[in-house]
Amino acid sequence: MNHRLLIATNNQGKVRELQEILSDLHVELVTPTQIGLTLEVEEDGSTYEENAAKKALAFARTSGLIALADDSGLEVDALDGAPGIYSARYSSKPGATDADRRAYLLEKLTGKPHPWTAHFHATIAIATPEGSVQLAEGNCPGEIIPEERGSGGFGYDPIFFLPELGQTMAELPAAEKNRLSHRARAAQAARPILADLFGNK
Ligand code: ITT
Repeated sequence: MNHRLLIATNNQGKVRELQEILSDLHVELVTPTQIGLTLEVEEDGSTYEENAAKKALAFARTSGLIALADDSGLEVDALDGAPGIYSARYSSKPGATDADRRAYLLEKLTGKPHPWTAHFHATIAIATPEGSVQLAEGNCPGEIIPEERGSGGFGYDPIFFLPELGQTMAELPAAEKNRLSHRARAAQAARPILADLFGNK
């Protein structure tokens, strides 16, 4: 039986976090880079579930390994849930960076009444090379703030504030983000699926 799990993402922030979140599993975690796999999957689905499943299946079929993909995004209430599934591409210019996307989001929120409540969402898909897919999801509520704080994490973390902790996601130690994030919660929900696929070895 194969005890390797491929982390099916090209986002290095996600790779780092998933490696830590899943570190206590009795499986060998491998990244696309480690197995020399370069694969860009077009995210043309209309839901997190469709995109996560498409990524996990493509990586599993190409590598011959069980693959875990994450499709995630930031949903801001004052923007009717935008950027949502388009979070990675949310910008007015080509070649935009995470910092450009944060600035673009703040521009869109200017003038809207505070607090700018929001949540992060993650859908994890686990696919086998034979074509089965199973899903799990997690959310993390917070607020968008107008100034960047902290240098941890990635993406929208410097402007995503957790009111109960008084810190942004980028100010939290990695271990704490990896306990309470949407990704951590989705991974928690995915544990029975992984236990089933890999056995409790
Ligand atoms: P892969 O498809 O290769 O996994 P991606 O970055 O394109 O990488 P998504 O399509 O799922 O992945 O986009 C998720 C985007 O949502 C991500 O690029 C960030 O902008 C945002 N995001 C997701 N999780 C986040 C987190 O924990 N902190 C900050 N921003 C996050």
